[in-house]
This record gives sequence, structure tokens and C-alpha cells, in this order.
Amino acid sequence: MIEKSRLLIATTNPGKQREYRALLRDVPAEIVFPDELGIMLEVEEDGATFRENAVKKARALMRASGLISLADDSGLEVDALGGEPGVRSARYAGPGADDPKRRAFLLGKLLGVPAPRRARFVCVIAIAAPDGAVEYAEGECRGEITFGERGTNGFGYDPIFQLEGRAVTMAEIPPGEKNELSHRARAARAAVPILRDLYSGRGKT
Ligand code: ITT
Repeated sequence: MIEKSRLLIATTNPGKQREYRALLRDVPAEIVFPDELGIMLEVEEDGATFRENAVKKARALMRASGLISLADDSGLEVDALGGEPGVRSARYAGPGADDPKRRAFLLGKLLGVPAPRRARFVCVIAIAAPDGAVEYAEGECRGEITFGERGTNGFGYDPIFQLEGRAVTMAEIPPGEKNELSHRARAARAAVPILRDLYSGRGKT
């Protein structure tokens, strides 16, 4: 029997966890994370696309928990780098690197590249249900890479990502505003009706 009172958000990234708690507050399910269930699953993100990685994570965690599971694969695509770091955003600068190292590595790759260094954040959400059905939701947010860090909010590449048409980085706006306009916010807005259907019994499960 499918448990329909809890939704597993299949991420161990604390920044993402914080954002999903706010973004999915209107979904009629209790939100839980893998660590809360004692699930320590390492899923190798070896897909060529955000979609492949998202569905791999969502399916693995759904199988481990028996719960409807939502995973996102997200990242930054920089035009001047041919779309890098893309699906490698979390591993850019090598294993063991932290967010500040990855930001410094990216700025180093862009040395000598003049403004505007156009980029976009991408988020692909996969929702895996125990009957095998998978649904997707996507969002993007456009901007450009700065020449130095600005702001302390958010996580990851936020301090070096300036929003399109604005003078602020994603780390300079309040969390509530990031949750209105980010790639993850846009994907989550598209995911909410899918989740509502699943939890109200009108979905495919
Ligand atoms: P999980 O797989 O456990 O969800 P992760 O951090 O490995 O955590 P991803 O594989 O999706 O997640 O990697 C996404 C990386 O892209 C993330 O580590 C950041 O470096 C970057 N990123 C994604 N969303 C971001 C955001 O909203 N702000 C800044 N950087 C972001």
C-alpha cells in the first residue's frame, strides 16, 4: 500500500532542503529528508542531462523509502564556457571542493572574459511514485557571472550570480525573494499541482 502522507525530498544539500521546506509548504504532505529517515544513499550522478540525474535520484530514494520522492538536479550553465559546469556543478573543482572553492574555480575559468558573462541556473525536478510513475517540472533563472563575490544569503554559486536586469546577486536578495524568482522556485511552482494531484488521489498512483 502506498503511503500518501509523507513526501521525501531526495536531497542532502542543506541549502536545497531549506528552500524546499518553504517552496512546498502548501503541499498536503509531511516533508521529510533522507537523513531524518536514516537513509544514507549515495547515488552516482553520471547522467548526461539534469533530467537523467534527477530521475535517478528520485527513483533510488523512492525505492529505499517506499515514499513518493522528489529530487532535483540543478546547476549553472555559463555561455562563455559552452554550458559548463552544467550537470557537473556540484563536482566542479574536483572531489572534496566546497562552495567557496567551486566559486573561485569558476571565476578563474572566466579570467579575461569581459562582461556580460551570461549564465543561467537550471532546475529539473523529478517526482517518482511507488507505482513507477515519474513526473517532471523545470525552471530556469537568467543572469550573469560577476567578477567577485557579493552577498551571504543562499548557497553554491549564488554570490557570483547577478540577476538579469538587476544590480544584485542571488546571495544579496532575501531568501523569500529567491524563493519567488529562482530556477528552483519556478520548477517547484510547476511541481506543486502535480503533488497536489498525487496526494489527493487524482494522480496516477
Ligand atoms: P543533492 O544531489 O543531494 O540534491 P547536490 O548539491 O549534489 O545535492 P546537485 O547534484 O543538483 O545537488 O548539484 C547542484 C549544484 O549546483 C549545487 O551543489 C550548487 O553548486 C549548484 N546550485 C544548484 N542550485 C543552486 C542555487 O539555487 N544556488 C546556487 N548554486 C546552486
